[in-house]
Amino acid sequence: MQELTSKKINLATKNMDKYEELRNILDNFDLDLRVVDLKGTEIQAFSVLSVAEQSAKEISTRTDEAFIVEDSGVYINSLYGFPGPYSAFVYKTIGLGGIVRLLKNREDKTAEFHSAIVYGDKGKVVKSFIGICEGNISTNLQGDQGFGYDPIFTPKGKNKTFAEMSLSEKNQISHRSKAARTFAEWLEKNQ
Ligand code: ITT
Repeated sequence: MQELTSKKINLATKNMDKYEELRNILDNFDLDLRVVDLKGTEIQAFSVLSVAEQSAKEISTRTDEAFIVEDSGVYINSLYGFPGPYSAFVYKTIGLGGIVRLLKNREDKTAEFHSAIVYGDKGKVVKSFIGICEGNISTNLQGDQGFGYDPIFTPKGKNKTFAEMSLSEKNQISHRSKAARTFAEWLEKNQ
């Protein structure tokens, strides 16, 4: 009998929370996700997709193995999409408290989380996948699960932040889980 082996995919990231979320989804598709230290340069661009695609181009010159790179960010509507692809920088500088203060006197607190996954294999960039989760920025930090902006992001239709959800609850609706499922379903049909 032929032994079934899961397909190995390298994830270029330094963020282990991201890895855990993606692994939790991709395990269901029999994909064996592993972390590699291969992340390319992060360019300045308005979309997380452009950042991820550029990074994937660089990675594809360094490996022939199958890989994904994921870039994400939070786009706040009343701030014209800020911080978007600068989410990591803003998180490290003004932090979540700074974001909450920026929105204090603004009625519109709607925001979107965007996730872009770019898949590459055999030294080529193959295809990109996007996931979006709409929601609101909360007026204070709530919850201690998850990472990054989770304590201030309440997904649409829910009354708690991502940081008040378990990983599997977040993975039912998050931007990253949507991009990951779209990727895995595409791979199942096309590999
Ligand atoms: P990489 O090594 O993969 O680049 P990173 O943490 O720098 O890891 P991103 O550039 O994709 O990842 O993330 C941009 C910022 O957005 C960073 O501050 C993250 O903490 C935050 N972020 C991304 N996804 C998030 C999520 O699902 N929940 C909360 N914050 C998130």
